[in-house]
Amino acid sequence: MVARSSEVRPSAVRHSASPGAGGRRRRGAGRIAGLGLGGVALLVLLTGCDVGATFHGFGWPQGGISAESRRMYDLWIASCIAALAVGVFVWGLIFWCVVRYRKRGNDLPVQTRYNMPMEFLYTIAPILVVSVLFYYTAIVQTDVNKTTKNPDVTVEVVAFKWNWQFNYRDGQGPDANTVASTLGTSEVIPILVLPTNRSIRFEETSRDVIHSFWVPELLFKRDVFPGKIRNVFEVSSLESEGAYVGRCAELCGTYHAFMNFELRVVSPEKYDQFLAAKQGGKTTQEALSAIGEDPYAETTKPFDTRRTQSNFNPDDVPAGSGS
Ligand SMILES: [Cu+2]
Repeated sequence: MVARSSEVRPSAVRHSASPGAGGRRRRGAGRIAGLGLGGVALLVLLTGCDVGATFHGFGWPQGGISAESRRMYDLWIASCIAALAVGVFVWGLIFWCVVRYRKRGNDLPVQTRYNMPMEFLYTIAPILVVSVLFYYTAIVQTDVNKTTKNPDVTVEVVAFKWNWQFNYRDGQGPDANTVASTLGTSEVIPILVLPTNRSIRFEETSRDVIHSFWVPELLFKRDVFPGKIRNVFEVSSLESEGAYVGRCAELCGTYHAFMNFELRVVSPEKYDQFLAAKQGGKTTQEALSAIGEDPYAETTKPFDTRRTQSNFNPDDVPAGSGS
């Protein structure tokens, strides 16, 4: 009669195959594990330092422009490689078990052999994996969240329904003074001009509801709160000049989707000239033209809110107004 319980069978039955079967199985398991780990090592070696680019960042946005964004990206890539290594090892064990212990007769295989080392492994291994991930996450998180006493540039980000104001400040905190300002309107996208190779502090405040300041290339999204709370973060340097779209990432009302802005990263020299021009009374567009930059946003454009039409359906074009 076939045994249906999971009790341990007598050792005489357990070793009925042949005297050296246990040793061969152990060697087989070792070979499979070695193959799995070797495969992962080979994968990493073949793709070299470009493992992130090869696998399209494992879903993480590529093209970060700050040191902080690179650190977060590297953490993500390393975590994915660790997850893949564990995955390949486990998949290897599963397939090995499926093949090695496929049904050969009516006898159930021994159910509790090696249970102690197995239980030890699947208790200790996850604790080790989580500990390592936690350690590196804590390091990177602390690093990207740290603020300094004297950043090179401090900009106050003011959000309101449904646009942005960027105030260049002469110090930190709510008591500092604004030396120049850029205000977005329904017709003109606000442009936040910032320099490369300088540390920048963002101090966020809202005039009404909670918004969220998000430039995808900074890989940083921070809520902007009303009241006395100033959400503050810093980037140690911006590394690539260019124009980058910025958005509100918190559903803040009817025209939330229209709250776009542009981050324009320029050289430190151009930034100084821009700020001097603003302080000299020029508009943001005039100051941008003065430093040889496009005066209007390149990455986004103002949306037509159709606020004057008093219609509740944007697709419902009033008669006689054209297309
Ligand atoms: Cu908003």
